[in-house]
Amino acid sequence: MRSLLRTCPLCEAVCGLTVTLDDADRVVSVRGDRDDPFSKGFLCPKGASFGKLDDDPDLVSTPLIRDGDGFREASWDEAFELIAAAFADIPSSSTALYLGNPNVHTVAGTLYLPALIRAMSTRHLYSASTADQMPKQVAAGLMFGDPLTVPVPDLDRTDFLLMLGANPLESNGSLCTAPDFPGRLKALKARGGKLVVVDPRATRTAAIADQHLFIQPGSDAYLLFGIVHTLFDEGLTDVRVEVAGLDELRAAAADFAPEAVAARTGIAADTIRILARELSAAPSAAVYARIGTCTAEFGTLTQWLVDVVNTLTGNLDSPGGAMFANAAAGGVARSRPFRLGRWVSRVRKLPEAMGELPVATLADEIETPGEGQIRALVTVAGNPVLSAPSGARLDKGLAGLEFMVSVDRYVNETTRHANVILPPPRSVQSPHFDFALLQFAVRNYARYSPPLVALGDRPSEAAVIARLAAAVSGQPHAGTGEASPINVIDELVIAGTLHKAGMSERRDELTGADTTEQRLDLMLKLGPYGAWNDGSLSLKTLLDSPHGVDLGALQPRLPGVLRTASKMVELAPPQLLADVTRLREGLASTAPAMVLIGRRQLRSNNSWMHNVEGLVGGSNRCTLLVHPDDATRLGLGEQAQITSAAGSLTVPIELTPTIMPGVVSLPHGWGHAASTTQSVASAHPGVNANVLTDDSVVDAVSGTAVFNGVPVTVGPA
Ligand SMILES: Nc1nc2c(c(=O)[nH]1)N[C@H]1C(S)=C(S)[C@@H](COP(=O)(O)OP(=O)(O)OC[C@H]3O[C@@H](n4cnc5c(=O)[nH]c(N)nc54)[C@H](O)[C@@H]3O)O[C@H]1N2
Ligand SMILES: Nc1nc2c(c(=O)[nH]1)N[C@H]1C(S)=C(S)[C@@H](COP(=O)(O)OP(=O)(O)OC[C@H]3O[C@@H](n4cnc5c(=O)[nH]c(N)nc54)[C@H](O)[C@@H]3O)O[C@H]1N2
Ligand code: SF4
Ligand SMILES: [Mo]
Repeated sequence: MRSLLRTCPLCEAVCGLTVTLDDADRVVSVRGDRDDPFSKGFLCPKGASFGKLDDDPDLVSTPLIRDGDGFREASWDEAFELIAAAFADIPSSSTALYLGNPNVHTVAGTLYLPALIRAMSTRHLYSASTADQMPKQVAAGLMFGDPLTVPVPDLDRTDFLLMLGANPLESNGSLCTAPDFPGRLKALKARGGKLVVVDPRATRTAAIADQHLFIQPGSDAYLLFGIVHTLFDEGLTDVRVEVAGLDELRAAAADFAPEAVAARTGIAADTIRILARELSAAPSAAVYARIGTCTAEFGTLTQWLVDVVNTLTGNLDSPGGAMFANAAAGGVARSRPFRLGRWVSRVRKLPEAMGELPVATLADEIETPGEGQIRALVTVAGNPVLSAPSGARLDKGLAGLEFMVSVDRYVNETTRHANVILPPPRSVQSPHFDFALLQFAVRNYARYSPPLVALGDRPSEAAVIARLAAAVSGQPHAGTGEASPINVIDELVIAGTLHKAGMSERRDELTGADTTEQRLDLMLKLGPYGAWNDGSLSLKTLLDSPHGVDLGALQPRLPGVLRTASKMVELAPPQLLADVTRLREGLASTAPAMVLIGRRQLRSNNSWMHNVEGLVGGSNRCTLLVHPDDATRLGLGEQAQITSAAGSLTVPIELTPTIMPGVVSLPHGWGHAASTTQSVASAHPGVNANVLTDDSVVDAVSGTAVFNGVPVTVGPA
C-alpha cells in the first residue's frame, strides 16, 4: 500500500487528491489532499469515485477493430496500419475531427491535439466548445482581443456576486476554477457579502443565495441590457479602465429600459433597477454567467453584457470584481487580435470561431453530398451522439461514415460507430497539469502530478495522439525512441519555443522524465513566475511541492493582457452590435407556452460517469422536472411525452415547485444505448435530451448550440 498525490481530473475544480494504491496498483481509497493550498482537502462524490472510474472493468484496454457488428482486439501496429491505409484514400478536406470535453483535463489533450489538428489539415474541426462556452470565448476575443483572456469573479474577495445560469453547488464551477466553490460562496456570505442567483429553477445554489430570481429561459441578455440601461440612465457608471465604444454602447442600450425588458424576462422593472444600483454601490461586485446563459439563443450577447456590466460598474480587473488569472504555464500570448468568422461552414455558412466550426452543423456536413462532404471522422474524448444537438440525427450520420477512429475509454453511443477504438491508459498512468483550467482560476496556483503508476506496455495518451497525427497524414508512425512521433513533435515544439525566446542554447537545461515533462519545464520556466523569467518556478520546484504551489491572489492585468487593435477594452464590437438588432426585434415577442432547459447532476459528468454503481440512482435519475401546476393543467401522470421541432421522448416526471411554471428541465448525457459495453450505464439508460434539442437553432454570433429555452409541448404519455 502506498499513498500518492494527484490532481482530480474529473471537473474544473482541480482538487488535490490523496490516492492510496495497493500492491497490484489498484486504487483502494481517495481522500481530499488537506495540504493542497487551493482545495484544502475538499472532495466531492465524483472525486471519491476516482478509483472506481479508473478501475472500471468495462474500460477498453487494447485497441479494438470493427468486426461485423462488434469489435475484436488488435495490436497497436495493426490498428495504426488500418488507420493509415484508410486515410490515405480520403482527401483531407473530407475528414473531420471532433474533440470532447475531457481533453481540457488531460496533458495529452492540451499539448498534443494541436499536432493532430495540423496533421488532419481540414476545416472540419468541431468540439464540445460549440455546445458549451464558445460564446464566452468569442465575447472575450472581441472585447479583449484574445478568446482565452476570460475574466473570472474574484470569489474570495467580492462583496456582491450576481450569478446567472450556473449551479456550482452541483457542477463545482466552470470557466471559474474554484475548488470548494460551495465553501467559497458560504464564505462570501459569512463576510457580509451578497449572493444573487438568476435561474429558471430554484437550484441548490439558489437555496444558499440571499436572493433568487426566476427568469424566462433565454432572456438573460435582456436582463443585463436592462441593468446597462439603468447604469447609464441613473448616472451610475464608474469606468476605471481604458475603453472604446462607450457612446455606441449607450445608444445600443437605449431601447432596453427595465420597463421594456420586464415582460420578456419575467423580472419586475423595479427589481432590475435595484440590481443595477446594488452592483454599482457595492464596494466590489462581480457578474458571473455560465452554461445556462451560453447555450442559449443570445449566448454571445449575454456573455458580452456580463463583462460590460463588470466594466461599467468599475469592477473589471479590480480586486473583488472580475479579474484575469495569470497562469504559471499559460498559453503563448497572441500577436494579433482575435478574428471571428474567417471562414464559414460549407452547408449552412455558419461562422468559424477559434479555428472551429459549430458542432450544430456536423450532421449537415456528414449528410450533405458534394465536395468537402465528411467521409471520415476522428473523435477524441467525445460523445457527440449524446452531447450534440439533434443527437439522433448524428447517430445515423456516424453509422454511415466510410471510416471512423475514436480515442476513448469506452465503447459508447458514439464510439460504437468507430472502425478503430484507441484506448488511453488508466488515469493513474497519466501525468496531470491543468494548462487550460488554471487560466481561469480564482487564485494563481500550480500543481503537477507525475503518473502514479508506470505505463507498462501501454502507450501514453499523448503518444497515441502523436502517432495518430502521423498515421492520418501519411507520415512514418511506427518509429520508436527518438524516431517516435511524440519525440519528433516534442523536439520541434521545444526547438521552436527556445528559438523564439532567443534561448536555443539552453535545450540541455530542460529536465523531466520524458519530452512531455521537458515541455512543461520549458513552459514553466518561461512563464510569469518562471526561473528564466522573473521567478524561480520550474518542473523541479513543482515536483518538490507535490501538494501544489500558491502563487497568490489575482492581480490587476490591464492593459497588458489586451490584444485588441485599439489596446483598449472594446465595449461595442460591431459584430455584437449587429446581433443587438435581432435582440431588439425579440423585445415584443412572447415566450412559448412551454420551454425545455437542462441541468447538471452532482454525481455525474456529461455522458460518461453512469457506468459506476455509486454514481447512478438516488437523485441522479434522468427525470423531467415539472411544476405541479403545469402537471395538473396538462393532466400528467407518472410519465410525460415531450415533443420539440427535432424529436419526441417519453420520460418519467418529477414534480417540484422549484422549477418555474412553463419550464421543464431534463439532464443531458443519458440515453445509453444497449449495444455498448457499458454494463451499468445500459442498465440505467435514461433518455437522450439531445433528441429534443434542435441543431438548426444556434446562437447567431458564435454558432453555439441552443440547449436552454427549447420550445416543447408536454402531454401525458
Ligand atoms: N442538452 C444538453 N447537451 C449538452 C449540454 C447541456 O447542458 N445540455 N452540455 C454540453 C457541454 S457543457 C459539454 S462540455 C458537452 C460534452 O460533450 P462531449 O465531450 O462530447 O461528451 P462527454 O459526455 O463529456 O464525453 C466524453 C468522452 O470522453 C471519454 N473520456 C473520458 N476520459 C477520457 C480520457 O482521459 N481520454 C479519452 N481519450 N477519453 C476520455 C468518455 O468515455 C466519453 O466518451 O456536452 C454538451 N451537451
Ligand atoms: N456534477 C457535475 N459537474 C459538472 C458537470 C456535470 O455534468 N456534472 N459538467 C461539467 C461541465 S462540462 C460544465 S460546462 C459545467 C457547467 O457548470 P454550470 O454552468 O454550473 O452548469 P449547471 O449546473 O447545468 O447550471 C446551469 C444552470 O442554468 C440554469 N438555466 C437554464 N437555462 C437558463 C437561462 O436561460 N437563464 C439562466 N439564467 N439560467 C438558466 C439551469 O437551471 C441550471 O441551474 O459543469 C461541469 N461540472
Ligand atoms: S469537485 Fe471536481 S475536481 Fe474536486 S473532487 Fe469533485 S470532481 Fe474532482
Ligand atoms: Mo462543458
